[in-house]
Amino acid sequence: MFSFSPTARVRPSPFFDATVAEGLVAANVYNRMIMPTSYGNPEAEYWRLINGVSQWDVGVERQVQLKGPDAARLAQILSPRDLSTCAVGQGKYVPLCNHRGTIINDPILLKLADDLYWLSIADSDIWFWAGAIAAERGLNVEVSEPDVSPMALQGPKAEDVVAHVLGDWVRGLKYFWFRETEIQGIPVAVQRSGWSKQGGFEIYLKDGTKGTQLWNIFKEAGQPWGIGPGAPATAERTESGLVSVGGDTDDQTNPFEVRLGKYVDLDVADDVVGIKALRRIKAEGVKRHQLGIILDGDAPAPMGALPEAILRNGAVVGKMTNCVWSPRMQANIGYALISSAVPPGETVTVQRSAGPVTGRLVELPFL
Ligand code: THG
Repeated sequence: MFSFSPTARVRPSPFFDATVAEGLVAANVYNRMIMPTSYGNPEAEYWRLINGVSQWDVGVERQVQLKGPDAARLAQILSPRDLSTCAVGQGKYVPLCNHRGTIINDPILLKLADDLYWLSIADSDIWFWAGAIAAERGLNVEVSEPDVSPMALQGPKAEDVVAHVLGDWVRGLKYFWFRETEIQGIPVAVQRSGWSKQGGFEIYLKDGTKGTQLWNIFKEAGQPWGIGPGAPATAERTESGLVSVGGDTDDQTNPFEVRLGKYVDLDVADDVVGIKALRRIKAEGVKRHQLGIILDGDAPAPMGALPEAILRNGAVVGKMTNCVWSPRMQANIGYALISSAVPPGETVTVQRSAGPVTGRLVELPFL
């Protein structure tokens, strides 16, 4: 039985009661909200994501709403990815950088109208950032946190479940495109997205009083496909090479280091935050890169006190930023943020809490 003392500062998501009813046993805090992480059977939750369909409370993926005549300008000023071709109904994965080119968040941007955008953010307070930049630049735009909370359906059978609830049109949605609609009178936006590479959708609930009702609609609709509760899965996302900004990155990390350079357009206007630093970093060449690391050993190892130092020939060359047992690879795997002088194929030593462990560097993704 999971128990948490809610305060005004660490909020439950609208799906919280439903997740407790599902048997929630562990949670984390993300964007100052409770993020469910486990229902007590990580192996089953993992295989359900790989082979079936998993239902996630990801209400912590909060929306930073930009509304008004200068909403599009502000969105572009915040992001070094060119947004000029983004259509209404389209989403794009956009790194956000500070003035030094350090990545501070990696939201999905949703364009709901020419004057209305959401940044569906990872874990950092972008409302303050966006509001401050809008005010300093004299922009006519309102930055707010709307009552919007995503729920994810992930896995190879997610599409069948979502189509069963909403109709076959969802099968035609392209990646990150979305549509606003209603489910039994509940207002939602439906997007092909989610923090796994197993395919699926996110249902953005637009009425926080309807969380349990929406959860149960999908729980019931998914029974024929064996739906069950889950959460963003460290093992799957690591195998798949997805980046966790704030976990895999530090206060010096630029997008090029962590394989996000393809989402940076160096020829966006000079008023884009961080673009001058990013041009300089690109011209000088990055000093670190992100690789996978496969550790020796054939039993699950503790996560450890991350990050942990990586050594080659006795010298520290980088750090391991995450570590998890991969059920499909039958090995402990993680990410290395490591000197660009150390290529894939090299053998290195990780200074783990329990002692040194040898590992081999590989290109990401693992699978
Ligand atoms: N869904 C929603 N909001 C979110 C996340 C989400 N906010 C926080 C966090 N996740 C944002 N981070 C990511 C990181 C990666 C991806 C999505 C959100 C992702 N990347 C694909 C990849 O890297 O292969 C595709 C990117 C592309 O090529 O466009 O899906 O999950 N609502």
